[in-house]
Amino acid sequence: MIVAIVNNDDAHFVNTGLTTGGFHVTKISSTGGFLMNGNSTFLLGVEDELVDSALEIIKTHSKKRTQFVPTMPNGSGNVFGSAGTKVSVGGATAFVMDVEKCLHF
Ligand code: 2BA
Repeated sequence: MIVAIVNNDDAHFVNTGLTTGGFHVTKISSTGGFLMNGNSTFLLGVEDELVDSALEIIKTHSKKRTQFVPTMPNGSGNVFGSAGTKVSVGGATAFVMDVEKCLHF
């Protein structure tokens, strides 16, 4: 099982790349805890021998970007000083885990 968190700007391309590559994908709308921006979380049930191929597609379509953070997005104040700060976001963050069973009913 791959769980991959992807920037919303890249999500369409990751989705298209994975589905045209033959992978079954579930896309969940999610929110980053730090910036509180929307992102997309992909769930992929993948056979072991196809994990690297799926990760390569995700990597290909996920870009690194710099985001300026003027204040804490949750309104708790400016923890970075008056000038704010730049945060590097992405490409993608992926977790690969073993699955005991996969059942379709
Ligand atoms: P956010 O939590 O909104 O984080 C956005 C970016 O802010 C992160 O980019 C990182 O560069 C920075 N950041 C996050 N927490 C920080 C902190 N405590 N102090 C300083 N900077 C911090 P990415 O690492 O590329 O993460 C992008 C998104 O991926 C995250 O959005 C979060 O939704 C998810 N993510 C990343 N690592 C994760 C993890 N270990 N577990 C769960 N979700 C994760």
